[in-house]
Amino acid sequence: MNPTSASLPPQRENCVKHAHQLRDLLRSRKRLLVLTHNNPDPDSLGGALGLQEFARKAAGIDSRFAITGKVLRAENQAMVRELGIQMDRLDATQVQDFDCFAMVDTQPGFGHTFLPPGITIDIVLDHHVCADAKLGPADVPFFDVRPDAGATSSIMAGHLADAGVVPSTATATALAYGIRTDTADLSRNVSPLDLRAFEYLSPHIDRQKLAAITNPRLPVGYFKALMGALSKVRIYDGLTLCSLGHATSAEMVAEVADLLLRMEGTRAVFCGGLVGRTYYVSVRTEIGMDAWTLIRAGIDGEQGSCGGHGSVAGGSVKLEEADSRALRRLERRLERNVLRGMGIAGANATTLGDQED
Ligand SMILES: [Mn+2]
Repeated sequence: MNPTSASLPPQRENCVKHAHQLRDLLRSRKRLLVLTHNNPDPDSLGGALGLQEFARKAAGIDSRFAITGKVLRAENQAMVRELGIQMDRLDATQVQDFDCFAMVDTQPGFGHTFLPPGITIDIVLDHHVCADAKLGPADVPFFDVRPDAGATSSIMAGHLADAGVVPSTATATALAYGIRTDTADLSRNVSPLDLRAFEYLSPHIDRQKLAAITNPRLPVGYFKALMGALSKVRIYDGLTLCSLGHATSAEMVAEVADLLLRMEGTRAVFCGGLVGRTYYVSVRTEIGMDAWTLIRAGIDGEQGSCGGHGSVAGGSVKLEEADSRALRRLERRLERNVLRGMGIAGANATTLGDQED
């Protein structure tokens, strides 16, 4: 007899059942490959590490984690270094060595997600909504997408807790950092699940490592990029726009968006930057405004894709020609769309140079 189920309230019993479904699926396989979106962020790294630990401790199966792109932000690189996160390049991975495939913090079909051809996804753990979603619960044996969750790491920590798995220090710290970044320190998009997950992880977190991850040294290039970005800020009534022009990375666009949302009077931020032929967009809104609606309005009519949850959204637009003229034209189209989306068309922008303190 299962000693835990008899005394549990029904809702909790369902959670345990759900975690056991994941466990049983993994137990029926030999080797798991965990995948995520391009240029993985802390929530996807945390979720991946959590799923690997779940596979090992709850189901006794071996796994690997493979990525496309790079770990870009200084904080994320510190996370990988401090916690010893192991990952392979997806293009150097023999997918035929695996009989189970999982996606964390993204879904098949999303624009920033590259899947090797010919594989079938068995597990999806995510919290995004996106019109590009190709698969649903009917297509995937374990499909756990919860848009109300602030972080995929919270969903994963919940499964660890419900399966009775005590997380290692590295995994607990990674999951906790994933939750912190996706919820702005439990202040944004936060649900009861996120709070419960954080509490569960809390005693297992390495606080010294977490501090080292949160405040890493930053390269001089970061400050140069920031200086360039701030000179391009355009402020409308409640809306702050910033196109970095040619950007160093998609992460820099997101980072500037986070920073600008802190400006007094700003209710929404629409930030973008061109990397190669891809124009990356990050949208941040104050609580109560939907970032996904705004980003969709912004890139309306463009060849692009976007996803988001609550007050955070991101997307990209492909440019045929990535020259300065095409970039300027795109910036103007996006600006016009966003202003229309916010209902402030026709107003004039001010810059940081115009602002009085
Ligand atoms: Mn996430």
